[in-house]
Amino acid sequence: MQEGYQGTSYGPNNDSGDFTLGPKVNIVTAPVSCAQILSENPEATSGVYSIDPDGEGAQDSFEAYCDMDTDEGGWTLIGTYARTKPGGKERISEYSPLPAVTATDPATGLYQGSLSAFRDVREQVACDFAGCKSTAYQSSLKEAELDMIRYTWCYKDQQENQSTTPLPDCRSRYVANGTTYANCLIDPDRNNMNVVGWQRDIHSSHHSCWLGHGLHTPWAKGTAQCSFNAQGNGTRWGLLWVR
Ligand SMILES: [Ca+2]
Repeated sequence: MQEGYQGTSYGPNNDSGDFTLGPKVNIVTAPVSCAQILSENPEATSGVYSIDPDGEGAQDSFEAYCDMDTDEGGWTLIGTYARTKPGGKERISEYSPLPAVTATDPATGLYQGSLSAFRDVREQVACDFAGCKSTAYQSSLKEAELDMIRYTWCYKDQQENQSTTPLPDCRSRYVANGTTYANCLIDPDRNNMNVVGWQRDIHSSHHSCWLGHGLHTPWAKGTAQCSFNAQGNGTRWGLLWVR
């Protein structure tokens, strides 16, 4: 006997047809996030995993780097900015949609699909081989707030969206009682080099002061020259994590 079910269906106008339902198939779907992987397997180690943040939504699964060790783990690397590129992209669409799968000296890429599976964010700026100059955290964010943080990696998208969603505050430490910075700025002067995260500089002549803000050498390429007509420093990169 054939496995499954067979029968006849009847429609509203007395039309009918035979049908056969096949045996149940278990469709294996990718986890939505590194946090889901870690929750289902607390022994999971940091590395590259296939995830599908919008589940059955249209975005395909992709290979993502998961940090399962730092700050309780479960962090998905969704944004990477190379030290070899000038800073200051205008649009999220200008990025490769695939972030790098390493947190060390990565190429540039930014995941562009839904962030609805995530709530926490960690942004690391001016990273080099010894660590990152600044790390910013925030927890329990709405999807629109996470979108807004991602838009800070693309200053024209940010300018167009900041009227509806202000930039979230951030902490400079992972612990919940760390110092909180309004809009994630150390100084209200957005051109101040000591911003802790949510990188932005929408000043029309200074938008290259962005993400890397490391030491600049005039002959090197990179992310960080804080002046018009960007050419960066070649020594530091940026990372954007969500969980
Ligand atoms: Ca999908």
